[in-house]
Amino acid sequence: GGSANPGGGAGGQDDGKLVMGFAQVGAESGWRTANTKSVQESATAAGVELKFSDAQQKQENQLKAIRSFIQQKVDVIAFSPVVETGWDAVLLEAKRANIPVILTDRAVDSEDDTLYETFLGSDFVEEGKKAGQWLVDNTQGAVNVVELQGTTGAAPAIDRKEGFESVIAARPDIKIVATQSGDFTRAGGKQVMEAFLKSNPDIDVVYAHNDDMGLGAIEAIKAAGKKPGTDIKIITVDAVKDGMTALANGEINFIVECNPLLGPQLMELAKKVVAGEEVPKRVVTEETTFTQEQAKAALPERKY
Ligand code: GZL
Repeated sequence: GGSANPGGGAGGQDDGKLVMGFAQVGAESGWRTANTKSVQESATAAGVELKFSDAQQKQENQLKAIRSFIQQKVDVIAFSPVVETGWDAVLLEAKRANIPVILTDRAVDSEDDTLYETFLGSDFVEEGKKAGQWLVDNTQGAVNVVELQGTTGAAPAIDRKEGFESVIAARPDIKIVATQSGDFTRAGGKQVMEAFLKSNPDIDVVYAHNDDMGLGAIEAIKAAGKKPGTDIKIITVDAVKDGMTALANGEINFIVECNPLLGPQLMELAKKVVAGEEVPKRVVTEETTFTQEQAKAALPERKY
């Protein structure tokens, strides 16, 4: 806290409404659209005026949006950095403009953690470890894994890889025989999986950093005449509805949940930050994992 903007910035409406500038990554996946919905609905519920931008997964668009929020003198800026690097300059500009910044979902690699008030989001290394642990517990002997990485340079891609590798290291016969970014999209996952299937004769498992790339891989696996979930096992991260449906019908084998519903906590944190109250530097979101049986039971009440 500390660098907050007591009494709201000049940008605050005279009706005392807190004005938040939110620079979203894009609309690349089911997770992202659920996250956007949560932020927008929570802003309405909290009486926060939301200025929202969609960067189409381009860092330069996020940088432009943040600079525009600074120009508009919003009370608080929140964003999910599409990649970890390249934010120090714009964060310094926000600090100099006395506008507090909240990181949501993804992290930045800035050394100077006074550049943001708090980071609200999942522990992606933990998510990768959960995925690796399922593989260690549910396979024996030699296992050939192909990995569909998220967006190059993005915190979830870097950390989910790190966590997964740290756990499968216990089983030297589990090998990642191919790894490439599918950019968190279905199209990307399908395209990369088609290439993997051509260049790797015996793939046992796909580890996809999100459901959407896993769903794209399923299309490629079927087109190659193989049975997803049986001939080639699939582990993904997110647990959005389409992923959970594929898990329930046996095309995916295990999903590590990544909770996109950050809106309510974000609005609470924003109000505290603008009021100059102390907030924790790190708020880790609650989330779990799902087997095929658990997906069947959970699907009816899933919110996203
Ligand atoms: C993770 C989030 C990732 C999701 C993907 O918190 O940043 O980005 O796992 C999304 O589905 O595209």
